[in-house]
Amino acid sequence: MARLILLTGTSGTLGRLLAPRLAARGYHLRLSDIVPFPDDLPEHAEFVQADLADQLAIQQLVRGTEAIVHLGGISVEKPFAEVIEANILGLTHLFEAARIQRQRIIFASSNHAIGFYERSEKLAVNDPMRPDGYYGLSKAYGELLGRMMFDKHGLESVHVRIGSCLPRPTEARHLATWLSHDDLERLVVAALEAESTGHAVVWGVSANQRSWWHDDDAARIGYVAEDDAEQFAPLPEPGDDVTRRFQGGSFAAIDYTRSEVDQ
Ligand code: NAI
Ligand code: 15L
Repeated sequence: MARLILLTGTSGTLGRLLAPRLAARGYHLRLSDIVPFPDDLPEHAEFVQADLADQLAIQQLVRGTEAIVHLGGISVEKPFAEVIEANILGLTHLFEAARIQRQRIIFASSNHAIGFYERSEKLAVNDPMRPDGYYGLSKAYGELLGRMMFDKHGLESVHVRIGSCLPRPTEARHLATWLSHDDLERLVVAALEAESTGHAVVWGVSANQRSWWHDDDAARIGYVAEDDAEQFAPLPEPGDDVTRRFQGGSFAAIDYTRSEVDQ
């Protein structure tokens, strides 16, 4: 029988991309967002409008589903007051609701959880997180929440540290950070289908020759990337010195106040 998957953030860029692709693979979908779904509903899909910050609504949303792909929330750098509603409070409501029926959560984390590493550094998922702002900090919280929920309650989650999920790379940074749409689909399906995942952290990145990111739990969940940004090289590198220095790019440069003397 088809599995019922909850997909949050479904009215956003990646949600609109994944909803029809998951439906085409035979999943039944409960789609949700704080704003209406702008497209035709795929086959075997329903839409439920809900605010992640509304605990009761999230408990009802999760009930009866078999796994959750969590894309919903603030997806760019914003002041802390705006980030906490969906990305801290809402995320916690979702994990708490999933504890009851033990739905596995596939969480859209972000490279901005490690955005303050320099571009010359190669990283493993176990390297200390270095968020490049309040948005990245909220993703670091999500990964640690998943860790605690597995250690304390056995709730499984797969944390996908997405780089730049775009139809094609458009700047030099993306030659390292690009996640193709097809690889995103492969990754999410692998995370849904893996027999067991425990608490897994996977780089959400294609098989880019220039990737900065290695040593993750991709093999454990059966994700094998197929695309490579290199076919689009060379690309221009826009931005100031801070943007060009750090892996998080322009997010690292927002409100950056250190001077050369501090460094
Ligand atoms: P998006 O901003 O297009 O979509 C996010 C969706 O979440 C929106 O439709 C928005 O209405 C919804 N949302 C916001 N606050 C909400 C709330 N309080 N309650 C319910 N829904 C709410 O973002 P995009 O690009 O589709 O990304 C999806 C996820 O993947 C996000 O969590 C983002 O942080 C993460 N991600 C995306 C990357 C990318 O390259 N697109 C890179 C790294 C991470
Ligand atoms: C993200 O986390 C954002 O959601 C997305 O809009 C991109 O900016 C991406 O990171 C990136 O770093 O390219």
